[in-house]
Amino acid sequence: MKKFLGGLAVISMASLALAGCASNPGTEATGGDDLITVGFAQTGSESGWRSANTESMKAAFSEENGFNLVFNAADNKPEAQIAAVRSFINQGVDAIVIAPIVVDGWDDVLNEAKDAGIPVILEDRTVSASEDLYASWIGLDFEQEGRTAGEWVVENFGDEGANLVILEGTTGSSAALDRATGFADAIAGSNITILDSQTGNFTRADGKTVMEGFLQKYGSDIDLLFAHNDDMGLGALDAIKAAGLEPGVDIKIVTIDAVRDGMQALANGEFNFIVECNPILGEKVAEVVKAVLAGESVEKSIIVPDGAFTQEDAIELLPTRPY
Ligand code: GYE
Repeated sequence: MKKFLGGLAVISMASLALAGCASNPGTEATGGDDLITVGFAQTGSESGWRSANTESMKAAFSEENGFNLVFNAADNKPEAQIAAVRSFINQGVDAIVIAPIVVDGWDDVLNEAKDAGIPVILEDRTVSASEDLYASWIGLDFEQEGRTAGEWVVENFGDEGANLVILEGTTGSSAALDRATGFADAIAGSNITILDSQTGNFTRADGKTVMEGFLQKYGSDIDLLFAHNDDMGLGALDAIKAAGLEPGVDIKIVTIDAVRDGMQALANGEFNFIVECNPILGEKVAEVVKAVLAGESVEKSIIVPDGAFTQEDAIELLPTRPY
């Protein structure tokens, strides 16, 4: 909780600083010429986290704040996302922001942006390409999120042992890769048995379908579910109930994100633990874009801190949860 509040403080100070700029925009507010044109290549709209992230980005990259935002959502298709970035380069935008769907495949287009003199800033997920090809990354410690989830599992079920199934996020995304690494680290050497682990693409629909498959195969042998995000966990709730089992009781559930619907499920006792992943990155990203364009030096990686929540936390926080 301490960590969580600290994170909020960092963000709100950044927002205040930006609000300060926006309240005195001079002639930039309406004059198209003075606006900074930013192309933003979003992954798609797979989850509640993603909606909150998109909203945060659109609010921060407003005309009022001095930006002309060109928004693209790639429906979680890596080729479509690369095509969007290429089109931003052709349009001659001032800066490009990418929430990369997958880690690999970025070298060519990032080199093209570099050759065109257009700075690239990453938000949310990372890439495997060289750090020289982007100015900064603003995101979360996904490996730590996975580790926190795994530590909770070991703490609560390590002694008696438990059978676990995993719903993974988008294959090849840094969020899924790093969460899997951190989780595996934390449960290594414990009594936890992984029955199965498959991708549910970070969506409710696929979370439900994959959980149905797990339940058909392993039935009530499943003690625990770790879902890489709330949405897949929420989809799995339907499958668990349809199988005549009680989520949160017959099958304990730990997820990542802590969006409102996830926190509601936690408050209801259908989820048992949620590791936070903060989607409100817009103000910070906008601040970094402005700094980069002003020629200031910026940190190569900027990590926004996350917390973790129990049922009691969820009940307390839900009324004021902003997303
Ligand atoms: O956890 C999931 C979203 O990359 C952190 O992507 C993000 C993840 C988030 O679809 O809900």
